Amino acid sequence: KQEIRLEDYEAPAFTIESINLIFRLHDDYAEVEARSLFRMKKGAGSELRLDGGPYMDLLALEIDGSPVPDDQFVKSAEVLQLRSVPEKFELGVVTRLRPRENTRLEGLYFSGGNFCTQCEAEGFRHITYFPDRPDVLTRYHVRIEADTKSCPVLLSNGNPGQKGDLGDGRHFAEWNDPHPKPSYLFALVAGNLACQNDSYTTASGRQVDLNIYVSEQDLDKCDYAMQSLKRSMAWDEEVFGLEYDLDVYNIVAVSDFNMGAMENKGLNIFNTKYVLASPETATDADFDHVEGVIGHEYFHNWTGNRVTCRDWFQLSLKEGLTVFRDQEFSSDMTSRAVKRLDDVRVLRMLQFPEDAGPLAHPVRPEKYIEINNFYTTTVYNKGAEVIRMMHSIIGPEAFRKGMDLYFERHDGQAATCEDFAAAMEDASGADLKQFRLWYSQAGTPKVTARRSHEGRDLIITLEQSCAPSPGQGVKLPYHMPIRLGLVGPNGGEVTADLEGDGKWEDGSCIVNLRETHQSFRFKNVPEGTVPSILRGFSAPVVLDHDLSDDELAFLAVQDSDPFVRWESTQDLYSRYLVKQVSEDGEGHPPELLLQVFTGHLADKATDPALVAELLTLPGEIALGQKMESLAPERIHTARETLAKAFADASSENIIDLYQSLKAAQGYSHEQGAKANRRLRNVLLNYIALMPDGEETTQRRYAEADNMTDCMAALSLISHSNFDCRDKVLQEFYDKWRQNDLVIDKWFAVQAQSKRSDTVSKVRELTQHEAFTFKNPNRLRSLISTFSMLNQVRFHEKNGEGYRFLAEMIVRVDELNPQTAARLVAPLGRWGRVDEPRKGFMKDALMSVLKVSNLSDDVRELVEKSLA
Ligand code: DPP
Ligand code: ZN
Repeated sequence: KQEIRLEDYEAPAFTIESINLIFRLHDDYAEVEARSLFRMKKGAGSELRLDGGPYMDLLALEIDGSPVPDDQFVKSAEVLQLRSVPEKFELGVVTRLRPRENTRLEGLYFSGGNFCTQCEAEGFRHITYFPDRPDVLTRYHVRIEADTKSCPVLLSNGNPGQKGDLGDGRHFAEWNDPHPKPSYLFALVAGNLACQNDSYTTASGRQVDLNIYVSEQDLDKCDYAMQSLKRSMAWDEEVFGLEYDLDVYNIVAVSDFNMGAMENKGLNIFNTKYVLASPETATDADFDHVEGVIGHEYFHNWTGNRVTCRDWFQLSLKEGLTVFRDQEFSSDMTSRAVKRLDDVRVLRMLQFPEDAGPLAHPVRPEKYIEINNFYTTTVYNKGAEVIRMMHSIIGPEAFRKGMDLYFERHDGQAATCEDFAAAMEDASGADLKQFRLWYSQAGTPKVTARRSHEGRDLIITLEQSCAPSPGQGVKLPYHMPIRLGLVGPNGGEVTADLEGDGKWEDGSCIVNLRETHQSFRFKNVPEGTVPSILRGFSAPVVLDHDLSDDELAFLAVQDSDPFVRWESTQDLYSRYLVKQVSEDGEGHPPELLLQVFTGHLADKATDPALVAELLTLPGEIALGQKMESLAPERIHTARETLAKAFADASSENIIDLYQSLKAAQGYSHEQGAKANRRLRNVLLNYIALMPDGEETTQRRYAEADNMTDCMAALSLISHSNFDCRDKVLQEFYDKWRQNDLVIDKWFAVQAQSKRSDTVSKVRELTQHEAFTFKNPNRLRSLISTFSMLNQVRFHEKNGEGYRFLAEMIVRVDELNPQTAARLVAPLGRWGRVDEPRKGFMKDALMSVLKVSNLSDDVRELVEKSLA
């Protein structure tokens, strides 16, 4: 497959006024008739190129009702070329598809007894021949014909039209979408589904019918998704003045799905994982994800659908912006402070490694072979950080004005990241020229902060740099907003006049770092003031500072900014742990660490969910990132040893707090109860290390009345050598074997086990009766969890973890290339490890390349990973 480049972009030669689609669905095949009205643009040639995939048969091709003669078109595996077409014509295409054989899960496929589609990014070309690109927008009229009994529910985009009986046990339904859209937003569902119905009235009085379709046995798990949808609709009206624009909003949950969910106009298709939730089967984190993803897909209706992308290089235009919007929504619905920590943790754990490795690419990539490989954490999560920085630089009011202007200019269009930045610039008067480098340069910048004093003035000097990344040797300095605070000796906020580029806002100063090296002078600062730098993680950078351990301990307790409190605590723990790893020390943790830990334990003024985070040691992956060369075993041991030291030193306080958090009256999903569970389960980690640990953990497991507590205990049991381990895991499986999403957790908890037999156990689990290579959730729960989250076991010194992953990539690729490609990244991190690991990782990648018939998806990533 050929590389596609941003610089080669050309506008389409034709516009399409409308498309009429008829789907004739049968048990073992589907026939699709498409009639589109094409109009040539001025000056365009008369040749027409249509995209089409290799998995469909072309049954008929017509122009204005007459068959196109064989010598007038050429068909290859991926393109259908018509030599000469009139200026205006109706193109008729009839194709035949085999949805049941479609294990790639793109285009039209069959999952759990239902037909469904996935068209983003390039699935529509597997349904019919069409200009399958996001800048070709048209109006869709859809008619679905299917068996009445097996497919009582027939859905597509837009508003419902006619429906009726066709005789012979078949029926039909029609759908009209009044909003022009690109083909990637097309969707169809046909099957036997139960429905939860509700309604919402928009601010301007439009009555919207809300439906969530799931399989019958899941109907009792849709409440939270429905509530989340209504909250999303209200939030977007309130915060951005954006209303819904159709009479129905349908959501369908399917169990075989490559992504989390899909924002098809008026007909979202979701992975069941992000719809179904009940306290018995879903953890608090699962509930939060349901709310976040429901919000995300809903918010796409404006940022993605009403304004879409000109080409796939602009993917972050809709994804970065929509992630930012869903993060803000979740912050408003839950705890802003804790949500920010969760988001930063995800960014560091997934995006920073991507940005530092062979697959690094800018938020707006410049070339690709397979676009599916660019649905990355860089495009999504770093993309959201880029939007967040613009928000910080120009301020919330100007940002809102910029959003309004963006919609005013581009509603109904296919736009670019540049269009968005220009709207923000024009609305605020700010100069974002240098800021745009965040779109084009890859890599995580490093910022070094150093202090000096002149008289009573505090001078903070910031220096920035960014390491080379593939194809980008030299980086220009970024424009980044650094949010700083000054914490006085008594813990109060100090406000001081600033000499330098920045402004004070709500007790913090946002300075604009634009140079490689830039100083900011704060006038007349009281002695003993400690700077609090990068509040709220105001820029996605790695910060190096010159704060002493005592100053970190001070900020950990005193800072008003929850992010810096947490970060200072983590820095303090990390400093000690990294030293332990590199010196292989047996040393007792210093008194200061214990003091900070017990201080957090005693903190009654702070949200318990945040206290839980303050009491959590940095993860093994985060610690690994602080080291030149990864030493997975030693990191694991050092971290366990410190946890044990904390548990021993504070056992009474830990147990007291644990007891006091016992829910007074059973389960509740209210914020306070969730926060208490979070804290209690963090404490349980320490309790498990105490002499009665096994008993307490087992009791916690047995008494749990919700999945959050159950999984917290099960996860500890899975790591442990407790006698009860195998029995508990078996009981859990027997209890939940009918529930796929819960069984996914069962696989994941074993994949994450730190026990030394984990690689062989994980391998064994691929033979388990409940394991299947066909279901992406199941694959991810076992294989991705193991390779991406279990650092110490994946990097087993004998290379077994790497070889296992390579075998899995090859197996999955035969069925589902898109999902197989998502498994590749961990093998590309060989630059971070020493021999013999380095050699084993490269060997594993090479073994994948040797396979014949490897997909373009996997090949692209493996080749890049070896480079
Ligand atoms: N469905 C994916 C998402 O919402 C891709 N658009 O992010
Ligand atoms: Zn999205």
